[in-house]
Amino acid sequence: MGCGGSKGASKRYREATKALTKIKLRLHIPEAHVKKLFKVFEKVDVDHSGEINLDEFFDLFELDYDTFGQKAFTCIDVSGEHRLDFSEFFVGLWNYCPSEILRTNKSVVFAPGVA
Ligand SMILES: [Ca+2]
Repeated sequence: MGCGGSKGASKRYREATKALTKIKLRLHIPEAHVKKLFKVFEKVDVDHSGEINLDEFFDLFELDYDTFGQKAFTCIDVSGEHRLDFSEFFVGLWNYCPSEILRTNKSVVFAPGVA
């Protein structure tokens, strides 16, 4: 079956965004923005585990393994499981990236090879 295909992507999107339903409504976050970040999330999730591990996170932001990068990851990793699910990834970017960046195509998450 694999992990590709639009049906599979739609199902993964629905499941990954369930926990964001109230947040999206409260903050009036357009669905298009959530979908855009979900596409980024899936590209960053190189091993298709449904979560972003520390290696994938460092690759996304082209960070060196240092204390700053690890602390940045820890700030977003609310569950403390050393993996980011889509909710953590989305909320982390929403909280730490300027809103005008997330609302345009000039997003910082569109690192080389990710967009
Ligand atoms: Ca992963």
